Amino acid sequence: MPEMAPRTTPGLARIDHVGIACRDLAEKIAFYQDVFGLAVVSRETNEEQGVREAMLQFPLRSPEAPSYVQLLEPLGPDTPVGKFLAKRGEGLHHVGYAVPDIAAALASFGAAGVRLIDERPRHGSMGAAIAFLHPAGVGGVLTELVQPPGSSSRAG
Ligand code: MC0
Repeated sequence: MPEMAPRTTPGLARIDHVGIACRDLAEKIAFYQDVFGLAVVSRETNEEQGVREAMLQFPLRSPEAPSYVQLLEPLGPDTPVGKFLAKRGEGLHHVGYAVPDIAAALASFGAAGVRLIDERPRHGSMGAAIAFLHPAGVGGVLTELVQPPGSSSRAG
């Protein structure tokens, strides 16, 4: 049995995706498709976040609670992923967790003293509302909150 902490505030629901920084998106997509058997379900360019990205899904997936590998190529060197690649090279960039209400989650985590990068939700992949928590406040892990489309909070 997992240990269950009693909660009165909104928490993380599940892992939505892991974001992986790469220099050549097409090359990494081919690797994840051909070697690992994942399938691309979305490709987008997000100018605000400075990335070109692809979401890949697993063959054994849960339609109610999907999870993805997100491959991220920077649009330039002076972007979050561009700077990350220059400093650390290719690899795990962030973990994205699904939350049922992103505004409530931001309020709750901010009140708990977690350092927020985004005070309000922004536009993310596949119509989701997203917001980042600073890695310095989460043990060195850049953490993304994801509210899938069709729920109440809106990105702005
Ligand atoms: C930087 N740092 C990281 C990190 N990026 N630590 C863990 N994981 C990462 N991904 C650390 C650096 O090593 C450094 O630590 C400190 O943070 C400051 O780094 P910096 O290179 O000086 O960069 P900053 O401060 O200008 O920016 C870092 C920050 C930024 C995390 C605030 O990258 C940011 O705002 N990220 C959120 C947006 C983002 O990543 N967008 C791309 C994915 P030391 O110890 O040396 O001080 S967009 C996305 O994924 C969307 C499309 C979606 O999912 O739908």
